[in-house]
Amino acid sequence: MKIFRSLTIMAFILMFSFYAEAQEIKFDFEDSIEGWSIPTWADEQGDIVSESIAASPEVASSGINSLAIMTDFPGDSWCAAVVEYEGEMDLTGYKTISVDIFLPKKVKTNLFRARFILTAGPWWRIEQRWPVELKRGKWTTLTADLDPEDELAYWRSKRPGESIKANINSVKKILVRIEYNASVSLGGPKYKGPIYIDNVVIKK
Ligand SMILES: [Ca+2]
Repeated sequence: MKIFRSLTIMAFILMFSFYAEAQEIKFDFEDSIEGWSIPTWADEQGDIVSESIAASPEVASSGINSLAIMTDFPGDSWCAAVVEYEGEMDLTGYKTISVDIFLPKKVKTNLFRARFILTAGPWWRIEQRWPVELKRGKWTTLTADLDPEDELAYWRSKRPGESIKANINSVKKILVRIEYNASVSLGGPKYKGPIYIDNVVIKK
């Protein structure tokens, strides 16, 4: 029986590795937060307003659960909610990363944007240059190209050696930043409540 159990476990591990290698890496938040967190440095930054995260059945773009990020946006200055996955990842051969983001309808502004920020190589912080606008009351898919033709036009890096392509075999963090692009002159209503992400997919 013991041998049978070990063989079954080994078969599952092999199937999982094969699947991950052949298809895609996916975070679906069905049973847990799957290793995602609010980075510890967020506590020290006044403009970061993500407070906690939890798997949630309220909405889902894949399966029946998503990841709820509890936020508290003042509306009179630029602030962001951040959530990240940390872990050494070799993403060689992967072409895109995407995430579905749900902005509740009671967010009464169209100033919300989102972008990916990756940490790779020795510790390069690489921001996606152009964010996507989040629609209220529906899912918006944010996609980032891991293999763009002109990577310095696509990712905010000083030189190619500090951007994605040269460091794709050593990605250390995947961060999703949800921004309320308000300022003193261009403000909006406060928003205190959840924003959801689901279906993070890294594809070949
Ligand atoms: Ca899900």
